[in-house]
Amino acid sequence: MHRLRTCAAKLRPLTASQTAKKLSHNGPAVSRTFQQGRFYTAPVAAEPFLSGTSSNYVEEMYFAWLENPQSVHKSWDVFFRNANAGAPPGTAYQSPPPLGTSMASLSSAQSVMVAQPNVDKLVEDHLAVQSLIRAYQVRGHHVSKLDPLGINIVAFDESGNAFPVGPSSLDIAVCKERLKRLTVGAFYGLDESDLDKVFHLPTTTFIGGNETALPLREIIRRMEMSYCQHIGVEFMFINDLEQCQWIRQKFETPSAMQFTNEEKRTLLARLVRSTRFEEFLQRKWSSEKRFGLEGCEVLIPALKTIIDKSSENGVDNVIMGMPHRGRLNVLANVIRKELEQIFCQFDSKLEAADEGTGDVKYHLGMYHRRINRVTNRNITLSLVANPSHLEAVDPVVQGKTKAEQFYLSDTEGKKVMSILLHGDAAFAGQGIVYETFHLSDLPSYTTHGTIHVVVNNQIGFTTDPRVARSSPYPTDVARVVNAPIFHVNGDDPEAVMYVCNVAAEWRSTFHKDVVVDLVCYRRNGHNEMDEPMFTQPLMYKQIKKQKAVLKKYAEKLIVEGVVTQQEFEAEMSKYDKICEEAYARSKDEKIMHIKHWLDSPWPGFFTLDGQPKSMKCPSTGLSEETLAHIGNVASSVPVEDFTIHGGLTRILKGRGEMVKNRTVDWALAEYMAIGSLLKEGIHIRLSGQDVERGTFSHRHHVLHDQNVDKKTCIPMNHLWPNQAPYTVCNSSLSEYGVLGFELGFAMASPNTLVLWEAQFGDFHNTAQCIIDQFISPGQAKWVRQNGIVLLLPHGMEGMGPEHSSARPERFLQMCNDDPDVVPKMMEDFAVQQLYDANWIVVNCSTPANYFHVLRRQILLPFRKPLIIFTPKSLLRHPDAKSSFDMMLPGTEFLRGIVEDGSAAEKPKEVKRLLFCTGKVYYELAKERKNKNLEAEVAITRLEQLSPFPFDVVEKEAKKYSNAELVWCQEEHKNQGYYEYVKPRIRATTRRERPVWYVGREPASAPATGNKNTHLQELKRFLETSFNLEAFSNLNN
Ligand SMILES: Cc1ncc(C[n+]2csc(CCOP(=O)(O)OP(=O)(O)O)c2C)c(N)n1
Ligand SMILES: [Mg+2]
Repeated sequence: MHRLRTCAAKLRPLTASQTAKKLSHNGPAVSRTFQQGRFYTAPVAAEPFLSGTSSNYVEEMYFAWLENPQSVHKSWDVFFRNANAGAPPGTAYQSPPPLGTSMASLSSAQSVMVAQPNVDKLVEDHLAVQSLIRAYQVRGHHVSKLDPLGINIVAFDESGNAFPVGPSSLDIAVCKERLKRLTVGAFYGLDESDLDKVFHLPTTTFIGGNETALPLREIIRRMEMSYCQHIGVEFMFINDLEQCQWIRQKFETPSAMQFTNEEKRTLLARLVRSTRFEEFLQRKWSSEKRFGLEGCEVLIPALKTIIDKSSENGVDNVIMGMPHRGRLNVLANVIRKELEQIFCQFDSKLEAADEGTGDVKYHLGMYHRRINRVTNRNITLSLVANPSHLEAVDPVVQGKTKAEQFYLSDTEGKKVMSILLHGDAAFAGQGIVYETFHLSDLPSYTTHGTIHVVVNNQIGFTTDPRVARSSPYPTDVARVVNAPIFHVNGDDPEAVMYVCNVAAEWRSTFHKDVVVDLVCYRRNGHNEMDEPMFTQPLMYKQIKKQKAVLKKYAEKLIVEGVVTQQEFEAEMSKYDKICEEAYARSKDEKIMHIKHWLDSPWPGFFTLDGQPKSMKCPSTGLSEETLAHIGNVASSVPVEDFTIHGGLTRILKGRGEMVKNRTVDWALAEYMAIGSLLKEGIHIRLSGQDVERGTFSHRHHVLHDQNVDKKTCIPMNHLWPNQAPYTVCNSSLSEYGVLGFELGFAMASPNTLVLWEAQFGDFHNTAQCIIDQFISPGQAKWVRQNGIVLLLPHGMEGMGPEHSSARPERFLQMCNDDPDVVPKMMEDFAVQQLYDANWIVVNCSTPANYFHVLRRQILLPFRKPLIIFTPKSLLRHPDAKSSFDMMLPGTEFLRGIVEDGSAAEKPKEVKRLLFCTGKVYYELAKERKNKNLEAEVAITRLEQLSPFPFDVVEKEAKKYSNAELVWCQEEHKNQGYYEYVKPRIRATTRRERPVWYVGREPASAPATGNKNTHLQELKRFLETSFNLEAFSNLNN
């Protein structure tokens, strides 16, 4: 009973009727009030029957008694009353009357308050029944009939059929067998003679409907109906009582699953579309890959049900992500892409109209706004384009959803929601699924509940689940976020509909993730060309015998009299005709416009024909006042009564000094860029691990009160009266998931600057798929621009193989500019080059340039991903400071920072022109000074590596026409920038001048783990940089 006291506050169970009432109001949980001082206090040991598992039962009783003393058996009433009156331990209990064998005797027993000897049996039997009910709730899904192929069903009766549920056929032996399957091992001491006894139902079940007690036989029958038919509900791991009660109510309430004839006809019509669409494609293009939906045709009505229900609950924007399987069908029958647009994709003569290289038809995205015919409300549906890489689109969809919610101030996800579709093998196998789930409840990343639908065809390509995963279901990953999982037999369309309705209601009630696992099969091979019998002969023998779901369901409705055979056939012909007509029209399509497949249009950003409105980039400079104002806020705490850390006080003071001196360091330059864009109405979102403070403790965008928990201040949000909001958020420790998410966020609008910062640049490689599949080629594949910024700390600073290199060579290798062709230098050369690039790669050496490149990102009339290799030691380097003068109106991002020292005065006398990028400049400049070679060696920094500043390099090379050209980098020779810059520098000089290399030797690791070696290497290449004889006897 001690447990009772401590649990009381936490558990607060509701009576079934209370919960029902409460849930039907759909409102927030109302906590029950208990009278103080009525908790029972006798020690457990004194009341032996209260030990072990019985305490659960007693708790139930106790709470029920607290609510209403009449609601429990009189014996419990006496017991609790005595106990509460302070009866000494062991004396509160008085034997109640024996339990009758029927309802009638139960109620008469309640009216007699006489001590009876049989209470032990009564308590035990009730406990047994309660455990039995619980066993069904916890494990009923293990024995539910989920597999349409019947491969996984273990039959329990001799005929080989699954367990029958009619009361007449219930027999205790079968029941015991079955319970073994429920892994409880025994039947809790109940036997045949107990089947007709009436038992009080605990408050944790709704099988009674309006009844509070039922005979055991009926209890078992109803539990079987609720949990062991075509729906398997996995939810008892959810540690929230209200949510568990909600689910129990949905699946246990007698006759909960009812459909009107109208609903059944709609369901049939949707199945007709889904099935006939695939058949049509098969007829017309029998040898084309389409990753058909055959075997899971129910997916289409399932999605439509989710969308209808969500629309009914107020959602008007649904963002979807899905793999190959059934994608064309979803486009045609859920999103309602014009059929001719889909059919013409099968025509190999179709010419591509847009720039870019395009993608295959089952990867393209889509955006469509239309009226939902069921709810008569407008709804926007978009399907996000994706690569082959399964599940990679998941976080992207989430990011886009979050952004759409943000722009609509939909802080609870009531208007915008996401649906993610998964294959069974991919859902279980791909780690990104887990990363995405873990974003689901984080304040800056939640989309307030995603509905996941798994097309669980029990196979992945040629691989069985038996060797593809270690968990019983492909969906176990969802358990980590307490998402309920509804497994459902895909050959029972009504069960599927029911589950989808519940899933949509769950999402709109609790705003949490939920999974619908459509257990189905794959009628063909992995694609239509593939032979499945090679590897799954038995499964496919069964599949060949399997009647299609449409046929089965139509027969059922015909028998029920819901439709006639003629009506069914008419429905099919009607859809076939729609397909045929669209097919005829598709022949007129001669040109493929990828633009028609855009998933995220940006209204107003481009001209009507999709071009940038100009080819100019305005100056990115700012007025002195603006700079000073931002600087002052950045060096202050703009709220009252806020105690910051002493160390931070010093940092802010330092910033104040800089502002007075009209200079900025890296952090302050970033402040200036972000703060000024906020003024211009641009929302900024900076996300990544520990970005709020900054990995290197330089940023401090979120101040923490030293005395009050969770009291924070973001000065950036206190800059201007009508500024745009600034979101800065520490992310979960994920790169793949979070970068995908931010990419999705940036996709939604061109008027937000989204920055993702890696903790150290090399960690980006766990997000490589997002970079390789989305960021680098996204525009080429899907004509969709994206202005995301990647901040990748980079630099050889003796920190070892990791934490050193952001692998610039990899980003540069993926740039689309031609190394051998010097582009025509027209007036708008720099902007045009950016426009033609797939992304921009920079390595700034000054705070001012960092400031400009961030601002340029938004002021450009188009969007490109921006990769910035950011510094570590330069954050505090005394020379890495910029004057306000470099940031005033008229100033701009410098793609190259050319030599402006004494070498520039007499360029013809210069012996060596050193090109470099990033932090090594400061080491080179220092060494040159030490060696007194400032007149002999010119140093020019390439701040923008790609697109390559051919014009800057050409000018410099011409200027220092007698100098040898050297590329210097601190990275190893096979890494860094050398391979990228060398052919380009050569091209600018018509390959007439060699380009010598100075830097570290080739290596497999990015940096040494030995500090001493690091310093030796540095010394060596600095020596070579200024050894003017180094290359005199070599041929390039
Ligand atoms: C990340 C990734 N790895 C491998 C593949 C190759 N591949 C394509 S489909 C497929 C099987 C997918 O099985 P499942 O997720 O169950 O979907 P289904 O095809 O059965 O609908 C595989 C392995 C891929 N597309 N993406
Ligand atoms: Mg599969």
